[in-house]
Amino acid sequence: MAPLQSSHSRPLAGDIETLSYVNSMMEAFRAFDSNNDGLITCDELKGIMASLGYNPTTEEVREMMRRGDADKDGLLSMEEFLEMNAAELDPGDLAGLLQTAAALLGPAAGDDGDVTAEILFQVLSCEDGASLEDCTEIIASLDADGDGAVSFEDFKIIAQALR
Ligand SMILES: [Ca+2]
Ligand SMILES: [Ca+2]
Repeated sequence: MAPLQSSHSRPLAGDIETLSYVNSMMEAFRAFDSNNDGLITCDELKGIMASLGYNPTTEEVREMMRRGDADKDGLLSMEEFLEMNAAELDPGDLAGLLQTAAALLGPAAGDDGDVTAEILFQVLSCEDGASLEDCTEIIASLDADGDGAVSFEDFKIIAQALR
């Protein structure tokens, strides 16, 4: 049998690491979003930065908030937070792959559905460059609670942040 992965022998390891980092930022965001409305205050942002190993002053946190707060509501949404932090990340080939997947996944996963490695592979199988193994790694790196799936909602947010 001919190998199926001839066009895609390069492992996505470095890109997967980027995904794991994005995932840890989402976890930090949720841990500090004390009222669970998907928005964080200046104080909460300071706590997140401290938990990620930074120690910004209150003034620096205010400045981050000003830069990140795209809709100027004085709070940082998950999207704004990731946008701000993902700017310096290099997701490599994964970015395009995730965006393709996000566009195709809607009908397959349903808007409040879960994305598993199998579903991801299904929608990407007609595209170049993703093996089931890649899909398994992608989902694993984003799977915070270890149930083998990522919510479509989160998947969209991540794909959007890594543009
Ligand atoms: Ca909140
Ligand atoms: Ca905002």
